[in-house]
Amino acid sequence: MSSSTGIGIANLPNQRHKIVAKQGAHFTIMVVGESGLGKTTLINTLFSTELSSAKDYRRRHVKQLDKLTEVEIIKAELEEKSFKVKLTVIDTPGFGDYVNNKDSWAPIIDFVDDQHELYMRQEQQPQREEKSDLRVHACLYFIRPTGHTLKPLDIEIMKRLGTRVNLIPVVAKADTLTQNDLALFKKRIRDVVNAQGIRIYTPPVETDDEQGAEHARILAAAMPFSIIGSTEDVTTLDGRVVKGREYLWGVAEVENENHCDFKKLRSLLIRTHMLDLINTTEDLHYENYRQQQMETRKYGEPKVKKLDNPKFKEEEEALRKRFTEQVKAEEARFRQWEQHLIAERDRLNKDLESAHSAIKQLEAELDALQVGYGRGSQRR
Ligand SMILES: Nc1nc2c(ncn2[C@@H]2O[C@H](COP(=O)(O)OP(=O)(O)OP(=O)(O)O)[C@@H](O)[C@H]2O)c(=O)[nH]1
Ligand SMILES: [Mg+2]
Repeated sequence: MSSSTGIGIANLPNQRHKIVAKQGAHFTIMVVGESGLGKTTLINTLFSTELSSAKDYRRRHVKQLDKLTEVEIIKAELEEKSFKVKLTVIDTPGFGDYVNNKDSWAPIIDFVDDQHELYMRQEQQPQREEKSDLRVHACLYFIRPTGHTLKPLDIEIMKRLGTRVNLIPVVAKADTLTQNDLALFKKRIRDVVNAQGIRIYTPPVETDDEQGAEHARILAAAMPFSIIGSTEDVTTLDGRVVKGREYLWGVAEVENENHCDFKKLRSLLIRTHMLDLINTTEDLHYENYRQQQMETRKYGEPKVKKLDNPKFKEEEEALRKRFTEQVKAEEARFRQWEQHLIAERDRLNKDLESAHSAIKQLEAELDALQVGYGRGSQRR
């Protein structure tokens, strides 16, 4: 990292910056997207370029997303002047195609919510130890470079992510599209994002800083950032050694602004907008989560789990109602049948009684006849 292109966050005057400057910033980036779009490669590219000087660099598999997959958490410490950033990058396993794998991405949404939840719980604790904090400050969403437009799957996930985190869409593997197709693709994506009301992170345009405002405008215009990822050193036709991907026609260069927006993205993340990403996460996304949770549950109550979500609850309620109705109908039917049986028993008993008295009557008549017959035979 050269001193002229340092983290830059150290130069920002801001209240939170002062706090952050004393304690060091915690900054968490997460990559999300379908399988094989180059998420892991992009992280490695970041670490092999700008972040190559990172101290205390660790990778580990930690948090389980579901039974089959887990996220990889990469931690690194960056330092500029005396300014420290504890960087965490969360690499998620790619989800499959929507058709075969409906909702396979749901654990990712849950993961984001869970980090807000964990932080909120810690805030509610009286003791003030250092909080563990994996709230996501920037979520890179990888879009497959089809050249067409966003898929329904993308729209669905991006909508959900956009209301929870600073969502930064990126076009994966930009080297597989021509410059014209890429420009058209990016425009179509912007149109769909607007039409669908997907919330994406937009660098704020500060009015009191003309240079910064211009930079923010350039960044906003470049969204969604096109990405080329590679950790390979290759030699260009004009003899430069760069990170890139080699083709017969030449080299697709990671850090060439005519080839892709990797530099813009990197600059936004770890130089110019890190603090804004932290601020908006705290003030907007975390605050939203906290508010929502406060409204839907009492203080200290555990989190409403997925099975308790309103949609599921509605269905469960309807099912329970239907079941209760069925049981009631069965009970009524049984009671009717029981009454019918009792009536039948009474009727039979009465029949039995009258049969009995008829028998008794006949027996008495028989006795009387026998008595008469005996007398007669005695006479004989
Ligand atoms: N053409 C091209 N290929 C790339 C690029 N980035 C990564 N790849 C290749 O794409 C393949 C998948 O890359 P990964 O980084 O493993 O993809 P991933 O998104 O992490 O995949 P999952 O972990 O399965 O979700 C590898 O063969 C990479 O070399 C790129 O910018 N351009
Ligand atoms: Mg990967």
